[in-house]
Amino acid sequence: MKLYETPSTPNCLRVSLFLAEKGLDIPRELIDVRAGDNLKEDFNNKSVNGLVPTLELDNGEYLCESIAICRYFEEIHPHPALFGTSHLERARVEMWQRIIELQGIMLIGQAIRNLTQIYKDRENCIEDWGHEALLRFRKLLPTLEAQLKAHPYLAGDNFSVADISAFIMLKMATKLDIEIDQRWPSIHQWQKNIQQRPAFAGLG
Ligand SMILES: N[C@@H](CCC(=O)N[C@@H](CS)C(=O)NCC(=O)O)C(=O)O
Repeated sequence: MKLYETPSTPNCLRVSLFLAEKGLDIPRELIDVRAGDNLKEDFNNKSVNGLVPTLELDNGEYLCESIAICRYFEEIHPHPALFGTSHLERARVEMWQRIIELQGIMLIGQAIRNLTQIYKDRENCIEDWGHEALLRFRKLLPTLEAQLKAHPYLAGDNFSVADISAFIMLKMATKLDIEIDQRWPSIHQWQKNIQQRPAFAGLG
């Protein structure tokens, strides 16, 4: 088994945090996406979406999409459970995971890519879409604040993969100077609590 990754990127960090929470360590191979390693034919023969992270399995199969990779590790190493335990908790984790993915990570990702033009070597950057995506992303913050005011973690009482996703999403937002400060007291406190977890040590 081998994980192809660019460690500094958000979706690779998401898988690394998930593995650290599970207490797992697996071999890794560096793919430098900024240098365009993921655009090469060799990598595209392995990865369906041509992106990192991509996991190579021992049977020669490859999995991409960070949440699919996390799901795979959840299935083969169920403890500690990070996708929920009861029926209802699993559904809640899925709900928050999708909200964070679709209303958060997608939008802040588009805002970063279109405003900073980091990948202008491989895509058309549209500044207006960057501004609009950022505006839409900001609308998620009151929803997060309300949820984390009422519950210690996004899906309720237990830490889950949805918290990991929200953490990397807010880390992405700092690239566009969106800092979670006292204007968002519950998100701020949740972030501080999460950073105390051993898996998150050293991540500001
Ligand atoms: N939905 C995918 C997104 C993967 C993704 O966007 N990966 C970025 C790094 S965080 C990448 O490979 N970027 C290189 C590129 O866009 O060419 C996932 O969750 O794995």
